[in-house]
Amino acid sequence: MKLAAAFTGLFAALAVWGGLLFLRAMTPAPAAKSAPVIRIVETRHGGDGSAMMVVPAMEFTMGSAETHPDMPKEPVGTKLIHPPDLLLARAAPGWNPPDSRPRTVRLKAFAIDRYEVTNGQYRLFLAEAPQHRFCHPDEPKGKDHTPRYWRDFNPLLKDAEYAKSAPFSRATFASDGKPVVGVDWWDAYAYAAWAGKRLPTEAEWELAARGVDGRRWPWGNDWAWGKANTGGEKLGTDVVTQGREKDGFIYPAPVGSFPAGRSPFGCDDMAGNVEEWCAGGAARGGSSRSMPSGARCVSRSAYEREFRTFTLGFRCAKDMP
Ligand SMILES: [Ca+2]
Repeated sequence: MKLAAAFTGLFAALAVWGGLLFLRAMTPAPAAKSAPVIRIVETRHGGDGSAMMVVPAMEFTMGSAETHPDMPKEPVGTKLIHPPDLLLARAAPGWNPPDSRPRTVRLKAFAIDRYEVTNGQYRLFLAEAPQHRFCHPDEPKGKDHTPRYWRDFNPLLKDAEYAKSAPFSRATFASDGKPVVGVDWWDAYAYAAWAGKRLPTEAEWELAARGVDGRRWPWGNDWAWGKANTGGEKLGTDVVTQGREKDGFIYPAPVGSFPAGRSPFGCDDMAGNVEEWCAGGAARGGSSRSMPSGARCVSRSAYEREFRTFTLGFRCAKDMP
């Protein structure tokens, strides 16, 4: 009898336990905030004939609270460590600008160029647009929209250490398929207006670059050489690759050279290649000379609007109905 009672008790306990499990299974899970489905939609708008990617109206978290997640555990000194770790560590002090704190932003629908504006496109602008018809009203008087590296080279730049590793010449920067560089914010503004577009806001740029899941780079959270044209690969202790670039380009690459690094909305080269002017005057995404950490989707630099350099270009955006 005692054995039977024990079994009865055990069965009763199992039944209660099973019932609890069942109830638990039936209890609805807390409603998950459903992420918007991202569809890659290409369209064409504007006078420069460029492919544009459509980004529907949506909310996303802009910025990042992340603090150098890839800092190596070992102190960085003369010790030989894995190059990407070294690069990220060296870049750590500038990891997050103060105004990159995470915040929720809601945007209207817009389209953004799939590629950075090329020299070929910019040539059309210079040839077709009566100078200064599309310029910002505050543009300095007498400005010339010709990109800096189409016509002259600063002797100091020519003799710089990095210019010795590859020709710092017109051919390097002015071919049709490469992104236009050496343009200031006023140039970018005027080009966009001529094309029937505008410069993207930083929020638009960042949403197009990273989508809604807060990723570090356009393709995801893990760094990979070969998914972007960045720099810094030849730093001192990198004995294996000394003297060459892992991504194959010291300066800007032809746009679209890194399809594996495409963004969730289908935009190319949003990490590296050339840094891109945005509407407010800051530039986003790093360049061919940025560390991997400096080519993250939240990376930004603030420049004076007259600033021009061989790592700085732009892409355009446009409102969508
Ligand atoms: Ca870029």
